[in-house]
Amino acid sequence: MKQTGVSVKLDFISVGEVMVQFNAVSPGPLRYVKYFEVHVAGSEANMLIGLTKLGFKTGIVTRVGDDEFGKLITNFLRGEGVDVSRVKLDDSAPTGIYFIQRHFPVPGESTVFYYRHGSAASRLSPDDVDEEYVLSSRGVILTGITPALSSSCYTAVDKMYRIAKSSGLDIVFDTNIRMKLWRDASKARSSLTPFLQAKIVFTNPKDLEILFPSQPIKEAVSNILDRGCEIVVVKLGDKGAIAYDSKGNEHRVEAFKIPIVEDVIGAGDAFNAAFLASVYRGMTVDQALLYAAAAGALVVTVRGDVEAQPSWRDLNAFLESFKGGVVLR
Ligand code: KDG
Repeated sequence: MKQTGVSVKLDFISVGEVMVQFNAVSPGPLRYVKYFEVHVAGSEANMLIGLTKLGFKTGIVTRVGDDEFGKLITNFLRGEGVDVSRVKLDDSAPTGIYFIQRHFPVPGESTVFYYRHGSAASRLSPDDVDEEYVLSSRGVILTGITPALSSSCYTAVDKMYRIAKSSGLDIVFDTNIRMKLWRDASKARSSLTPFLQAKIVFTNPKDLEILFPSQPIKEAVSNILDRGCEIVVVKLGDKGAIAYDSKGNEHRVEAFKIPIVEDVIGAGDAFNAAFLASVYRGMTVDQALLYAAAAGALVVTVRGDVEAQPSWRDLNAFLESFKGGVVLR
């Protein structure tokens, strides 16, 4: 890590939209659902909360509406220990919300419906990303979601990326391509490819197909590693994950078979948080993958993206119950 002259206060920061999530209490098509449960979520915030639960100091750059939901989000993030000093209340646009439909039309899967167009967070701009704040962190976590929200969001992410890159801070990037937001695959590809020069990249086969059309997974991964990336983690959902490192090694983990699947949304973010926490605590990639798979498995057992994100003690209890306990050093 490069010396910046600003004392490091935070481990990881991110920039992105945090929304109020209305999660259907009963499974099935939303038009028949009578009750929704209120949660706070958003990929970037989910990862930061996951890291906070594992002992890291985190902060978020975002905008929420100056409305009840904006206050709910700010209070929630603060309560989870995420620094909210860069959360702006915007009185000219509402807080984004979304709904989750569960177990229909595919049992075990969830579908998201966004109501976020024109939201306060979609007005994030480079002015919201202050250099001093970025330099007070050890690394930035970026995703392919925020650049899809608006051109000013894209430039805000790009600014954080450039500051981090030029200052030698660690950059973590999750491709997280949401076609409901991009609509156009070639736009997603051209916009997100520059961020692949991160230190750690999380992705999945669908996103790789968009970024590197018709290339086999291994070829696409080599393409990312050739850009200077140290680890590419390809998440395979209920098939586990494979991490490829720049030394040419492949590390695999199976997904845990979970008897209760309430809602799979947020599992990938919990996976990322536990993986990063483990790597930054000096564990091997194999250990990190095991903890990551455990964190992802825990999150699907409840509605809401972050409520079942684990502490280290929870992770060890989970792994012991699967007879695969890893002892923390
Ligand atoms: O990773 C989970 C997120 O996708 C979900 O919470 C909503 O952030 C979200 C998004 O933009 O899809």
